[in-house]
Amino acid sequence: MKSVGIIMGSDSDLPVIRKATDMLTSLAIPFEVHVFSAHRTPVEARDFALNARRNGFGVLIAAAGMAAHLAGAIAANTTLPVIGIPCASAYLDGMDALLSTVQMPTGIPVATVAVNGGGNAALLAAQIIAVEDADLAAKLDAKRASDAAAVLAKDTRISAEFAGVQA
Ligand code: RP5
Repeated sequence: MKSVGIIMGSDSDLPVIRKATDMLTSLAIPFEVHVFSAHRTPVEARDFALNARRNGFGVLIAAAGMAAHLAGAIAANTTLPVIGIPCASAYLDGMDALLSTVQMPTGIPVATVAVNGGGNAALLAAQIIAVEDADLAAKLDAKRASDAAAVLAKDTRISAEFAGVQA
């Protein structure tokens, strides 16, 4: 199975990345995690992207906050699919990172998930790998079914709680 390369701009992004690594671990998908910054360590970030395909990665996740150019800088140096996670910082609630990550020019796409969306980034990476992996696709189908069952259980509980209440 191809592995997922995860890059974060700073170790302060780690809580968001943990949501992704927890999800990938639960699906038994191999991954590697690095701290490379588009601004502070641009050479290392570029080298990682340039070598990612030959190093066995099938998809990359890049998380950064503030002027979040990491996902775009990674995407500029590989044709592997790149998933961007905008991370919220102390100011602007992540809007700065969201716009910096999502507004890529034609030719260099970044699939941007929600602000702090580490879980969905991992699931999207899993779905990309599952295009060529029937076992993983079956696991993702089973997860969808169990997630839906959990929501329906909440419906049963909440609707019962309010069943006797008159407006
Ligand atoms: C970005 O700047 C990082 O991705 C992080 O979200 C933000 C702040 O970094 P630190 O100052 O916490 O290292 O490049």
